[in-house]
Amino acid sequence: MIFRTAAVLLAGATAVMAADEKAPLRPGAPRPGEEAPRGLNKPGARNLVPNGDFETGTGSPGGWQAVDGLSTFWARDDDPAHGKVIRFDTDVLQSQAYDWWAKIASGASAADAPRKQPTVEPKYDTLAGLDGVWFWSDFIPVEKGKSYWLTVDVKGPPILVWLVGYPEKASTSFGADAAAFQEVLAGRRSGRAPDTSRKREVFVHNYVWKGQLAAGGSTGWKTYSRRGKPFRPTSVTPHVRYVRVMIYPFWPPGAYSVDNVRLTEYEEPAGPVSK
Ligand SMILES: [Ca+2]
Repeated sequence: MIFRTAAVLLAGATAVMAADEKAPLRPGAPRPGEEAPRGLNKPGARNLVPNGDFETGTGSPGGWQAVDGLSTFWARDDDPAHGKVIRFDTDVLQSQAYDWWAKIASGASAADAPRKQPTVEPKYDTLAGLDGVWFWSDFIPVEKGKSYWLTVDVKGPPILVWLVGYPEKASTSFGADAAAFQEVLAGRRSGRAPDTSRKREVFVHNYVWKGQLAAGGSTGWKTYSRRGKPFRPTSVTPHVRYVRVMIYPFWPPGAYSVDNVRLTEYEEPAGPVSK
């Protein structure tokens, strides 16, 4: 079913765990993001996301999951100011992606990726129409009681970016947090076909908090933030000690570029004393 992914994610955010916002259960492509106000990130503010500009690494950017060479690419942008970026293609048959992801999870290299198979309208069988393309950072420590700004540069249609909170570090292996993909992997190991008939959970729930940032929606590079709403991973879930950033393009099928993922501490302004 098309758009299942967003519905499942949003349902999870409101029903299963403490979320920092009540996102409406709304099928369809994500809404365009809001441009970050100028000066949101104070000069010299430390970016807590290692390699958030994707400039360093060997074969794949350090501090992030492996690119697959089919739906995710570590590429040099046309704009030299951006240097290296992550380029996504959601116009890939999900069946082909799952076949290749199983090999990536076993150590295959993006350099050996298969040629993309043709896709046909209405493309509901692509990653765009089904599970989307997830791209996870490694674990980033956060401090109790603190608030954070998340900003990200996107060129392309709207996407979702999640900040996901965990009490403990867990596996960062390829697809470790993608429940639907893990079902496929387990099915292949046991020789049984996974049950794809029921409404699957797309993401494993070994995290306890998540907050969403809508980003993208422009043919040129723009920086997006959640206007006036810093992320507070420990306000409702004080046992959260780590977050991961998950970049998540899905519908429409096509190309997306992402760069400069920044998570910075936000100092709450001292408000008026209330009685
Ligand atoms: Ca860059």
